[in-house]
Amino acid sequence: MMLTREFDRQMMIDQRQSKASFYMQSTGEEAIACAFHSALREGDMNFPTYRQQGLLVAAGYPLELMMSQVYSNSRDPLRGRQMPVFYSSREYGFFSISGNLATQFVQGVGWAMACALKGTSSIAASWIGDGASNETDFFSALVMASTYRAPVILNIVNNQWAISTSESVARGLAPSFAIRGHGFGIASLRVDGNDFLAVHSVAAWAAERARANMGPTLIEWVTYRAAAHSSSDDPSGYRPADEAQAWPLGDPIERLTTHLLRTGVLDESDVAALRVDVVDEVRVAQIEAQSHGTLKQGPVPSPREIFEDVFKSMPESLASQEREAGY
Ligand SMILES: Cc1ncc(C[n+]2csc(CCOP(=O)(O)OP(=O)(O)O)c2C)c(N)n1
Ligand SMILES: [Mg+2]
Repeated sequence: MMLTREFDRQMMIDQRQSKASFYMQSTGEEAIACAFHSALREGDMNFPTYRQQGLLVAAGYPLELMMSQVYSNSRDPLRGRQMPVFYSSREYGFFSISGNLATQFVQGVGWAMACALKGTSSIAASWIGDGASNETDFFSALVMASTYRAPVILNIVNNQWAISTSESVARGLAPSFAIRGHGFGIASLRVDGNDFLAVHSVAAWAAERARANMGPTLIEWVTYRAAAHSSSDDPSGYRPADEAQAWPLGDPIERLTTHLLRTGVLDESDVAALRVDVVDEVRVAQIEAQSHGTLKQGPVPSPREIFEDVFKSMPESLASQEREAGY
């Protein structure tokens, strides 16, 4: 969680320094992705949104590759073809992020159904926000997950805001998002998403159910988006500046730190050392990533690359454009 927060802090500064075109932080929501990761095994697949970078950080994905993607530099694994923060790694169980929100729900259910049909023990985890959960894809996914008992975990991250719209708008007359699952007969829970240990145990329970062929679990993770929606947003225009501090569930990093100190797992010097370590780790990765360029300076991919990786066999119409461009 600390590493994810430090990574976000640094990338946000880099965006402000024009080294990246765009950035999205997960500040205040780190416990959800970081603790959820522990329930997954190799071969499982997340269908994440743009705010689950903690899944990759917790999985040990190289920070310099995440940064290179954010900078759209010459080492960007996605070669500048995705928006910054839209990571993708099959190996790390992180499906390519789609900006078309809620697609993650139908795709995750379909992927889970395929796992079941193939007889593997892999499971899928779909991710959605409170706002996007009003898309029809959300409900289509629930129908299919319920009908086919898909081995999927359906995660709704209720961070209280959908850009400038309160979660209460998407929730409508329902008392919670979790309750939507009951009509479909899907086991549904509403969980304190700022409690690392609660996320850890609920995610493990849901994963075990999926693997045991007991079907889908819908989880509403209650949390608070402490930072702006994105680098293009200014929340002071639509919510009180001190709302995050007043949020009753508190900061997930502070909560787990307090718990570990009180139970004697860590002492103050361990925590201080951790703080130094995460800053160092991010700094080292940043130097490495920036040696391959940033949006502002350094090597850029050749325009030739725009012709690659789209079609298995390039159609003549595109081949003639490639020749015309002199490649
Ligand atoms: C289908 C779709 N509609 C609208 C948008 C534009 N959009 C991008 S982020 C966002 C807010 C989403 O809020 P929420 O689902 O609560 O997720 P959060 O950003 O809070 O994590 C919107 C409306 C989109 N990307 N996709
Ligand atoms: Mg939201």
